[in-house]
Amino acid sequence: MAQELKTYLTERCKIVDKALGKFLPTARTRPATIHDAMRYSVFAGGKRLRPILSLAAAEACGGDYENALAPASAVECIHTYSLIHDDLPCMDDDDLRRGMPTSHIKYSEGIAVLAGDALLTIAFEILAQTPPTRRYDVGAYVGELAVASGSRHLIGGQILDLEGEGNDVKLTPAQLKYIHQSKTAALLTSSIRLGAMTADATPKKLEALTDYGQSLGLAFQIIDDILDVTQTSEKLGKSAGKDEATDKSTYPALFGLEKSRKEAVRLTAKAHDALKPFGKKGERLREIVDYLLDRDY
Ligand code: GRG
Repeated sequence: MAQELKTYLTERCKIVDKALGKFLPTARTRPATIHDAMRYSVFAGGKRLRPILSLAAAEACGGDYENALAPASAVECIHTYSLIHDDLPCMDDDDLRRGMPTSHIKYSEGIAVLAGDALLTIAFEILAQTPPTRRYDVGAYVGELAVASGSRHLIGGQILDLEGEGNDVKLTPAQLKYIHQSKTAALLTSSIRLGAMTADATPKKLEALTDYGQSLGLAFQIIDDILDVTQTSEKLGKSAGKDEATDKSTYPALFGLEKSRKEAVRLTAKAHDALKPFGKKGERLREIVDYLLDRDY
């Protein structure tokens, strides 16, 4: 990764962490256990990809990134909630996330369920603090995030994922793509759209960014599946090799590593195409999708 992009991502990470630190109740707020658990998972060391995309999308649309800090933080809370719940014994049953013991290991299953619930709820409290624009009011922001994280997208994708597990279930490529679009691409796309909305993006620009987000999101999940096969748990900060061990339908399982990589490259090019109307202003978004293709964790 170019040094300049590395510096940009590190700085943006710090800005997002600071905003999250302010939006979330302190760890001592009563009852302390829940606030401590919420902060534990949020600050366990994620890449902050979704919030960084929100800020970059706001700027690509000519806005000020500061106006996008509330939706960016809200999206990270939703993402962290989904990880906490996904790691529970009744779901993926994992004990490592972001290089740290998962919430139910550190605290208890009950606290992990509630920490996830509380992050989901506070996401909307934070989102409601986003400054409205001429085109978008708080209702538009809330509707956007609620749909992306609800039963037709994030949760819907998780349902299909759960139903697709097991030795006797083989998903078709179309089913797998649908799961990835719902479980991963929808929230990433929504992060981008929300950032753009804070810059009062025109419907045309929002549409172009939706195309960008969907291609980026699918490519991101394909790379995630590839990394699960090719990297160590230490590098990923979560249990590697799990997909193969649980006979899960993934891009590498269905198409092999080489074809999966080619598909991620094709989708990255498609994401670039979607950014054409943004000219120079879309440069960061171009760099981010390229970085995601070449990431190793
Ligand atoms: C439990 C409602 C519910 C949903 C779970 C998000 C999800 C659905 C499951 C988590 C596991 C998984 C493979 C999700 C797909 C999205 C994904 C690759 C998440 C990891 O995102 P990163 O790499 O994580 O951005 P960090 O830790 O860097 O934020």
